[in-house]
Amino acid sequence: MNKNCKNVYITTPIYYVNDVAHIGHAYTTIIADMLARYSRLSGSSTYFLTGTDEHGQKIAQSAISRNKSPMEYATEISSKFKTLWDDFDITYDKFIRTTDEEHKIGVQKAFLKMYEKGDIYKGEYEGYYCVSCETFFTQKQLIDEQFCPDCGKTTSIVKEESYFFKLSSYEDKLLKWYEESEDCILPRAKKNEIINFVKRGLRDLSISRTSFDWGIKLPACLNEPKHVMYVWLDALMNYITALGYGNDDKNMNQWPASVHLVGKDILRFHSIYWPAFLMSLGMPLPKHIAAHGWWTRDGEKMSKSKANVIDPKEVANAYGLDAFRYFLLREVPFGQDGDFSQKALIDRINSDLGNDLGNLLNRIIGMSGKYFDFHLSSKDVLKYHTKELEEVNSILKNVEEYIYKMQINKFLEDIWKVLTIANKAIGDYAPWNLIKENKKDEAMALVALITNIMAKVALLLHCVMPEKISKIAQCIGIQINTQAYERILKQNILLADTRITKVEALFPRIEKILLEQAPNMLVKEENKTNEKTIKENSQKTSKNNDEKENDNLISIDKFFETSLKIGTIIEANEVPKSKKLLKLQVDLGEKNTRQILAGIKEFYSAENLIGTQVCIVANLKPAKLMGMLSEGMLLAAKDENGLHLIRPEKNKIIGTNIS
Ligand code: ME8
Repeated sequence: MNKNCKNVYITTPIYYVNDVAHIGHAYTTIIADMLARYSRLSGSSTYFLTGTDEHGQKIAQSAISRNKSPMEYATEISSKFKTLWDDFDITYDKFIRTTDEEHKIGVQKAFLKMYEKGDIYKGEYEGYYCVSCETFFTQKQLIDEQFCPDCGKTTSIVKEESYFFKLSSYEDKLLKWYEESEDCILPRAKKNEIINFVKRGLRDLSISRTSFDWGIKLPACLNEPKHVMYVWLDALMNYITALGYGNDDKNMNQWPASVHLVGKDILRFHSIYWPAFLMSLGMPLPKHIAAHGWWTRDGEKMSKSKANVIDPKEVANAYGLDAFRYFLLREVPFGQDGDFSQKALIDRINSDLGNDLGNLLNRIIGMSGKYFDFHLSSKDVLKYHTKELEEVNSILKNVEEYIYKMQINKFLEDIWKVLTIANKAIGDYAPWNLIKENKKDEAMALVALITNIMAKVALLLHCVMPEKISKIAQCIGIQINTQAYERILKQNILLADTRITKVEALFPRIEKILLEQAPNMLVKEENKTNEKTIKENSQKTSKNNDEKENDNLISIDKFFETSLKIGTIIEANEVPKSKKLLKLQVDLGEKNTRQILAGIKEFYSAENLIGTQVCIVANLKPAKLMGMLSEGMLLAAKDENGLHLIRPEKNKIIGTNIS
């Protein structure tokens, strides 16, 4: 996408209707949806296209194998894609089908225009064809003289009359475009691959077939009833026919595309054939073609035969759509391959979403309720927190740039840096102490600071997690719209007086034990015994645990096996490179102090802990954390309002046993 672009046009590939959608399709569509939502919020007129690719030999064969006509079959699968995107609240402006009448007319007009320009001629094709990839190959390109170099399937020899597109005559023009338009292909590494490919030489492209008839006919004036168009020519044209090309031209002002999002598997078609067709039509070229990487499942390629294909609906039902969206966008840098595992997803939910984001909101609700009857004012924020605000604003100033460069994970990483500043500020300023010390204005300034940070974060994250962020917006009393985006994010205007409204916990913790119980839960197998959602399982698990706990009552002797003692923290330091750990020296009245590493850094600052009395598990086996010895454990309680250490009500003699 381009900065300050008034008209933004975002597309996904149109998906083949030979099979139902899986996580890979959802990935592309969710990235496109995120970009479209962001673009609209930042004030650009945005058009977002998706749809289905329904012609060609592959679809015809799939239909036959199911005893259906190609049209009947295509309609059935196309509507499954559409329903999925509707269920996922994907904000597409148009869902195109290549069997739509307007599309067919538009493609025929484009064909004729290229023909009249002299870019299309009739000849004979002799070579190899991979039906699965719908791609032509020379014998030299094949593996072991018969297998497709892209998918490994057996190719078939084709010898038939065919129309050709003069791709070879666009070689230099394409190379010039790659050179002049720096970011036309993203990421850059992929662009170099394409340049090298084109430099090795391009052959003219066969663009019609006669051995089957499931495709768009050539223009009637050519009088070639046996020919249908090559499916990639038909499919690529969707990007302009969807805007009305060859028909009413209604939305043609959205052209050229700001970004064509594609998987790396189809980058060549988009960055070689498509711009060459457009040059032939005399049309402007897309601004960016952005290719993302490939998702594997637990390290393996997904395939039906391995029964490890991930159904996006199942993941969304189990973990929540927004968490799924966040995971896909955050887990892997755009362009790189990624591995989907439940463990990685649960870690992201519990840590990034539950701890860093959800908990911060809970702390706003908790503190504003407890100290200020849910009413906040930003009047003293600048007096006490210019430093934090400047830090936050300087990080957020650059995040938009990451979107334009398709570095979505970096966009999210920086937003999380801001959340860390907010969480840390709470620990550093400890508003509960400020209240005790009667510094109510300072405490108010702190809670208002956090709320202002949350407002900025919400405006940026809405495109990623629309449903949950709408709840955050409702809680802190802001609107998610372009005006708010301008005021709060661009002009850095602080919130006026705010009323906080309670909302339920946004990302309840997911227990990891589910992984062991349901390692295959997301795998589509004949025995769909695990249709139930993880959440249902989760409820059951905690119930079972409650029951087990009742069965497993322990004796008092067993309890006394744990040695609990009072100690005083005499030294506390941050552990470099650790987000969570503090290194404490605790005096338990023994000869030497105990070194204890505690995961409390997000909630307490080191210097505030010195001199504090705490409860220690004193007979825990020493363990090494980040290469350092930890000789005990602090008792603490963590809930929606944060983590708090358990301390004696009155100071006790060091080393006193707790019973
Ligand atoms: O290629 N990981 O359709 P298609 C990531 N009809 N993305 C994946 C993926 C995976 N494992 N599997 C699929 C076609 N995708 C043509 C496109 S466009 C004019 C015509 C995504 O149904 C990715 O975006 O095979 C890939 O490019 C697309 O699905 C291919 O979908």
